[in-house]
Amino acid sequence: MADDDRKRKTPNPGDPSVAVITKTKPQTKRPNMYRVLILNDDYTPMEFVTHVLERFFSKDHEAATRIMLHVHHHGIGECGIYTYEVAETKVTQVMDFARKHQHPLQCVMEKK
Ligand code: TYC
Repeated sequence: MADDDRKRKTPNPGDPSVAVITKTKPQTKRPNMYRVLILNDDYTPMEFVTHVLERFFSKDHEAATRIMLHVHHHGIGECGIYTYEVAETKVTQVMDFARKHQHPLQCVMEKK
């Protein structure tokens, strides 16, 4: 072995006696996803809930009506599944919009 190789403090990758450990762990991680849900109440008009689903969750009129009726009959329903910050923004937008129109509509998020 050459003098400068023996004195080197860090392994020399060119040295065939040095094992190189190959990374097998994926470099990308899937983000945590959050379900955004709306809750039923006795006062918010059906048309308002349908409008919220069209406006903030990009549902067409038929899908929005279906989700609204599901919530009306079952008490709770899914508007969409998003990353944390997007879900949080949707909840805030819906709550602000409902409050502005003086409706008690509730919107929440939960980790999937
Ligand atoms: N239950 C309401 C009514 O009869 C309609 C409604 C549906 C309200 C869905 C909220 O998330 C909701 N006017």
